Amino acid sequence: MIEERVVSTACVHDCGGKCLLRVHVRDGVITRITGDEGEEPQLRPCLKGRAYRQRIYHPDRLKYPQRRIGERGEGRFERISWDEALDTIAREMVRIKKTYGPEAILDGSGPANQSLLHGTSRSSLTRLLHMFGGCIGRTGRMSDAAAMAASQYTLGTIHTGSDPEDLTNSRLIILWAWNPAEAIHGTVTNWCLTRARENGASVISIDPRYSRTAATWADRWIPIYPGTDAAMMVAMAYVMIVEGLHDQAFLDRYTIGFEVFRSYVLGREDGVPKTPAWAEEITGVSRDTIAELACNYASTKPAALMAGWAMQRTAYGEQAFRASITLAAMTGNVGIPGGSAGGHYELDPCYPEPFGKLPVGPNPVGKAIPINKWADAILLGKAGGYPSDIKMCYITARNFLNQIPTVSKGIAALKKLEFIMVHEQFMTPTALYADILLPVTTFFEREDICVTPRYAIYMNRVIDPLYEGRSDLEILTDLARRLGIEGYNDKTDEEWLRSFVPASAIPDFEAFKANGIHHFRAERPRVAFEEQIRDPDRYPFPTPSGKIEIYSQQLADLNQPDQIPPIPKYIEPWEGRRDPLSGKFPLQLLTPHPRQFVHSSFTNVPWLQELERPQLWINPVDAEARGIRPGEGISVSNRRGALVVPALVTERIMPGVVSLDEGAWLNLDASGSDRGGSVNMLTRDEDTPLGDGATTHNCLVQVEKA
Ligand SMILES: Nc1nc2c(c(=O)[nH]1)N[C@H]1C(S)=C(S)[C@@H](COP(=O)(O)OP(=O)(O)OC[C@H]3O[C@@H](n4cnc5c(=O)[nH]c(N)nc54)[C@H](O)[C@@H]3O)O[C@H]1N2
Ligand SMILES: Nc1nc2c(c(=O)[nH]1)N[C@H]1C(S)=C(S)[C@@H](COP(=O)(O)OP(=O)(O)OC[C@H]3O[C@@H](n4cnc5c(=O)[nH]c(N)nc54)[C@H](O)[C@@H]3O)O[C@H]1N2
Ligand SMILES: [Mo]
Repeated sequence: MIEERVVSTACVHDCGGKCLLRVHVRDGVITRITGDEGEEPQLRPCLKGRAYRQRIYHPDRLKYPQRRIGERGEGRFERISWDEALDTIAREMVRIKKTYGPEAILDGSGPANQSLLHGTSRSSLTRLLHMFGGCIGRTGRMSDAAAMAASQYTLGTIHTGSDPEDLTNSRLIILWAWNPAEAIHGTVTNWCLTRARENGASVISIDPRYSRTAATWADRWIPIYPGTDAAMMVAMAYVMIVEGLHDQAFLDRYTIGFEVFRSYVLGREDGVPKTPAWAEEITGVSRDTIAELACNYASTKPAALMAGWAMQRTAYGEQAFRASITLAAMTGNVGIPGGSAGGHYELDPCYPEPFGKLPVGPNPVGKAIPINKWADAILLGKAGGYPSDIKMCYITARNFLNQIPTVSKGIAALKKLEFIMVHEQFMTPTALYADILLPVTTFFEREDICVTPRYAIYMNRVIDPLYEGRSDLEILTDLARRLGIEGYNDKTDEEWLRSFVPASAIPDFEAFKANGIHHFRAERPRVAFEEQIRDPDRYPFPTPSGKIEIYSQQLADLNQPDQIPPIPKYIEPWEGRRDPLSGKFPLQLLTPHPRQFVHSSFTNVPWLQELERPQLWINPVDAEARGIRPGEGISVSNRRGALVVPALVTERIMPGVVSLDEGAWLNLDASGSDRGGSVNMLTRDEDTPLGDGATTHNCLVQVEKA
């Protein structure tokens, strides 16, 4: 009888969680995947981790190197050898660098794998390109760039989050655009929300959709029009000010600029008092609800306003985040157990000590483009004000075309390039445009370490690489040799991993490897800014003034008050429901993160497909006005593109707003309309004013029977 081995590793896709997997292997083949059965809170995988077997052994896995023989995007490829593939890439890279300079090469590494050694964003590929003479880098992020900028200016750091266990100390939790039951935000967060409920916390969800998080934990759902959260927050501040509910002593001691904000809120600055009635018109939330929530938040302590990143993927997304921090300060909830500072909500990753990492070194080119603007940067180049004329894109772990707004521009950009390199596991919409396409391993087929602020997991290699697959690092090591780059990689994977651990708090590599996991335990949940509140003289906030900057002189100095005011304000967004464009395109489109997938990954896994297929959420009011029946194929369109998906007619979304998860793969029909449900057909590639963030949630569409 063949014995079953159980090998532990971690699921490290870009889903917001990092989960322990126990992989059962028989005769070199994975038979099933189970999860953490240890102490609570367990690092339990969701269905994606448990269904991974179908992803690894999927018949469509890329199996060997290929060269494109048809048109870009057409999907005709031929098998070639590794030697031929790597020789071609080296030849093209040298030619492009010689003809146009290294600034003609765009670093297209993406975040899809998040481990120490084989982690993909700004890692092995970036190292190679930097050593080759440089490349065009990227600024901004689609996830959270505006929240990071807002938190940095207001609190002096992006690490504004407490341990999720601290939620169990809260009496009131406001889930503001936060849906961790679906868009995972930490492996144990949902367990902590359940404990918080059991401890008697009351929970309120503010979201245009009745999310699964709201359905599971909330006492109350408050629907709000997308992109208008700052208006509701400012009106809550109004109520607190006129009712005298704000914590003036806290504001005096720990913040600067409240007076300027108060003057704006009361309408002394612009003649418009930011009353609940004013906000009702903008947000769709009734004035009574706004006033009631303001009183509730100001009088229930401790209270945690959990600001989700979705509301900063909007035209002026920074403002809701600056306002959330201001409300947290007005209610004295910063730096106390059970409270929350608002803001970006990321734990300090340097606790307890950093790990080593594959060094990428400096970029000799020293130029970058905003990631949301990658297509424009290629299409317009220097003549359009971008720093270089891009001729080649080297893509690893990123589904550029599908995942970044305005697919039509993306297609034109990919067609314009001279050379496109892709390392992938599947023939994604982006891979269809590759000139050379290389098969890459999954984390099951290589050795690694995954690190979070709370624990580290040793990721054992579970099975041998399938087919001709190699890791990104292995491929690039071979390429470096052909490019004559010395010292790119002189270590085995295990030697690298060993070299990463001594800088960390893990005492012994061998014991860590044997155990599979190391917890960085704290005696009690860590609370962000606890020291700053306890002893502000000794521990100032890391801002220029040492205080929470409700008014930011740095922002004032940028001198763009209409887009980046020095105090948090509601700024009327483009493509909101009051934009004149709404006459033609009356519905606001949301593009949430898919519960059953990680962006565009796992979308081809049959067990997960069974859960839910791409569908457009639409309220019965909007469906009936258009004669749309449940399940019927409907066309969703705007000036940027069109797609056809089935309708989910549901009261779980407010009238005026529709929603389609991001991630489904592009599948264009002959008329150029998408049949796959790839939502970036419709979204706009505009950046937020600070930090180059995405603005995907200001997107007007029309919906019709297909
Ligand atoms: N299962 C799964 N989990 C994931 C991911 C995944 O792909 N799959 N991706 C991970 C990554 S990389 C990221 S960056 C995070 C993203 O995490 P988030 O940005 O928090 O996730 P979203 O699903 O975009 O939005 C969360 C909720 O906000 C609501 N919402 C949208 N716009 C607005 C608005 O303007 N105002 C208000 N009040 N609510 C709004 C949505 O309806 C949704 O219910 O998720 C991570 N977790
Ligand atoms: N409209 C809209 N669009 C969005 C969002 C939104 O909210 N709305 N969210 C945005 C956000 S926050 C994010 S983070 C992005 C994510 O966008 P992406 O990072 O592009 O998406 P993923 O599907 O996570 O990963 C891309 C590919 O990486 C491959 N891959 C996985 N592991 C490896 C590896 O080790 N090596 C290599 N070479 N390839 C690997 C997978 O097969 C997958 O095809 O999407 C963004 N797009
Ligand atoms: Mo993200």
